[in-house]
Amino acid sequence: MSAVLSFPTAQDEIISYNPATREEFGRAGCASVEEVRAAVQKSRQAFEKWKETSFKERARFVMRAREIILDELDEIARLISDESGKPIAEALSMEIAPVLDLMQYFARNAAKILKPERINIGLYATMGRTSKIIYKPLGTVGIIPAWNYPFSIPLGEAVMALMAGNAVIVKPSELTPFIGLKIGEIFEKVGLPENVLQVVTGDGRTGAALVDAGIEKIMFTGSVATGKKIAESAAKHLTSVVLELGGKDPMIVFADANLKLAAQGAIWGAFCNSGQSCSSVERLYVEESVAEEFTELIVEKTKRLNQNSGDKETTDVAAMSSERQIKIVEDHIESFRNEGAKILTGGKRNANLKGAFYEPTVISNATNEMRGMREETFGPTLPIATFKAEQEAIDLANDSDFGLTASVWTGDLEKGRRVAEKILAGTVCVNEVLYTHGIGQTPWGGFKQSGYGRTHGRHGLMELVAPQHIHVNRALLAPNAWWLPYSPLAVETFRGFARHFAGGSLRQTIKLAPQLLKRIKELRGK
Ligand code: TXE
Repeated sequence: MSAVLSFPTAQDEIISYNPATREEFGRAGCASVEEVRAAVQKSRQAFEKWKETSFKERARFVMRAREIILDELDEIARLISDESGKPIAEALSMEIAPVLDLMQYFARNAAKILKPERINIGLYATMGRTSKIIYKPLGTVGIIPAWNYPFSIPLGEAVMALMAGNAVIVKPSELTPFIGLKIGEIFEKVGLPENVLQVVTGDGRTGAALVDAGIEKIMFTGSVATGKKIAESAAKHLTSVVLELGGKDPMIVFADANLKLAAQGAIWGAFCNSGQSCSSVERLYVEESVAEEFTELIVEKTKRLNQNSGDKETTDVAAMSSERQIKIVEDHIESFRNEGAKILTGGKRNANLKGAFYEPTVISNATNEMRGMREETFGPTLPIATFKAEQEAIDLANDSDFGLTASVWTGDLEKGRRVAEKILAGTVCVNEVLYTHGIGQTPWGGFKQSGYGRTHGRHGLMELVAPQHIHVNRALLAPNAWWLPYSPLAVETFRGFARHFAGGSLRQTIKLAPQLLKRIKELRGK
């Protein structure tokens, strides 16, 4: 019996809070192991029919779901803001708009990306063989997202999985179950066949039960620790996993960058969603000669940010998602102080607001040895360090357990590209920051402890299908020279294969023809 099965199976309940007011937002069920198993059973049945639908039919459901989202735009934005704490502006710009774009892109392009592919099989083709790849759906895809992008991440992944012909089970974060349930409601409204997409609310135990149910794929977004547990548990069933884990993303600012733009970029990259993005700027390295001027710009702009509850349209920085998250930030700031860094602005909770609000915080004199420069903070903090030379900046950026994204800011685009290619991260932007998760066409995922596998783009879609190789021999007259039984003539022919055929040259291979014919004649006689 595996460890996860020993979790309590009794029906339980999770309580969701509005982090800006600390008031209860609502209660949702916490699905038991049995309930998860029942959902998987229903999912398997639904998959049998869904996998037979055409891309056109699947696209119709997705495009109708887009329409529902557009009809309920403000209501959904408000739900996202209230349950996760983020500003309404970001619910629209960072969750709803990008996922609507992803939906139209995959609805219109999945068929093209997954169309059967003819493979060039070299000299085997001269023997009358053909090969093609078809892409088959996997079965049930389990999506286990975090609370930081509770709408766009699970919805985007669900749309891709559905377009590929899979059935989907979403287990939303226990901090944001109602946003997850909204995704289920949208697909119910468009009449998606029953159980093709299910939303099962619950906490880590429910997630663990889903992983232990032996489904075909897990798409996980969350912490490194949980990601490792999931990989371990999934391995027991050989369930393949995509892990989108944390980041400690560096931003390098060279002296020749447009400093005003870079400062604005840094502030958005570090403080949007209260710094709770896996691709947030968590370490800033600025060239020493402009460090003072640049840091002043950052501090001045940070002080002007408006912190308030997310429901107000003028709010720049809102509440953090939970008390637990704010405590991690406090702990990192405390260690920055103790290790000799300087807090230039912020560095404390916002005493004027009652919820989980931490002031946007700028830190100077940071070094890579400090704990706050090594562990993921996931909060509104911007620690700044300096460098003198290009190679030093690259080394500092790469000196991390993580490798999700990075950005390089410079007026010299050639230098930007050169430095970008030397940084070990899944995405590196030049004069841009954080936002490429919003481009559904481009792959998303990390190196090192940031996880493996990709979501989004062609590479992300390929995670949700299994390539099947169909090989056909059209030459039906002769046996293959490599079949049984063997003989001295066979061995001599195979030497010829090794010397000539395996070199890939038709001219060389023709030399083999007389011997090959003899060998085939030999086999025909058997
Ligand atoms: O994530 P968890 P948490 C980082 C960030 C944050 C830390 C912890 O540093 O402070 O992770 O966040 C489900 N089997 N990121 O605790 O625990 C859980 O119910 C299966 C980075 O919220 O990893 C939720 O749905 N599922 C990150 C999801 O996993 C399990 C985003 C994430 O929870 C499970 C969020 C189990 N054993 C946090 N245990 C990013 N990359 O963006 C929990 N879950």
